[in-house]
Amino acid sequence: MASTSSFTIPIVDLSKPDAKSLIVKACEEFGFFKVINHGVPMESISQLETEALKFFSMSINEKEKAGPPNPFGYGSKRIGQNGDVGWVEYLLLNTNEEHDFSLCGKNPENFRGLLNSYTSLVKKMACGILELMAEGLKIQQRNVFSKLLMDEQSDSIFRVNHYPACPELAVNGENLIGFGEHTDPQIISLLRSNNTSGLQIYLRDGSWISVPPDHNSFFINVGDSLQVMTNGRFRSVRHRVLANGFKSRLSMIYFGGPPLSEKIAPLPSLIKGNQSLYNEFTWFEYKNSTYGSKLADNRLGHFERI
Ligand code: GA4
Repeated sequence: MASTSSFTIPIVDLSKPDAKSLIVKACEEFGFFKVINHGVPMESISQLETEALKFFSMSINEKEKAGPPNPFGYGSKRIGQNGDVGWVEYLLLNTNEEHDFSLCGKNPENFRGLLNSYTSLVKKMACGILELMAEGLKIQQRNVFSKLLMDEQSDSIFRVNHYPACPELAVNGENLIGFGEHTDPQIISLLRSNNTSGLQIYLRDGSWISVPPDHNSFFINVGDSLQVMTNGRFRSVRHRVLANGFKSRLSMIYFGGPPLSEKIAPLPSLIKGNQSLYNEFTWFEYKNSTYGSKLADNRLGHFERI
């Protein structure tokens, strides 16, 4: 596939007044942008990263005590329930309920404490960004998106992905899929990784673009549910991760999701004279259909109005 050399990842400085218009533009064009001045202290990020690396450095037997991921826990190579595989091991964790951390590493209380403070900071950032989106879209109710994450029943998830270096790649110069192409089903995803490359996003012209890593910044993805709520004005971004031949990659992703009973439908103010592009569904229904799909599937297809 051709690569678009002129493309640069949109960067949004959250401390600047033009943030909301830049966010709207980036979400309309790509469903993806990078944020700086995000307000999450580096200390909180690196402490959690260190704890996650300690977990992944344990023996496979130890790690598997925290698995399989059904839906939460440790997983290796297999992604989801429908035959997807990748060069990755991961932890999938619930951000709301207390996950049983008794099997997660040598110091589970420390891990849980760091995770809780990190996710509350990242959730705060996510809500701030969602409010800027609502303002940028001129929606009267500023918290129309953020209230879904603020809800006590919000179905948000936290994921830590570890992509070990794959030395054969360095020799052969080939590509190996770390995490196959997909869109995120939730509302918004906030990703932070170490300084190892691998993340790529798919542009509408059919090209895959490598996202230069930046361990000081966050990368934001529009999820399928936000695409629906904005009646297709914002695009959920297709993305994937390639394994690296030299360095391991560690990414930590917060997936902000609505409560299970929440009805997801285009907002009336964004339909205006246009047609609603999607049939209404609950997050429970969408999640169920998601878990029956393969990574690369177009999950929103079932809910499009013809
Ligand atoms: C992609 C986004 C999140 O990582 C995730 C993934 C989930 C999983 O790993 O179990 C899914 C994938 C994700 C979408 C399609 C289904 C479900 C794997 C898969 C094949 C936790 C999520 O919510 O959806």
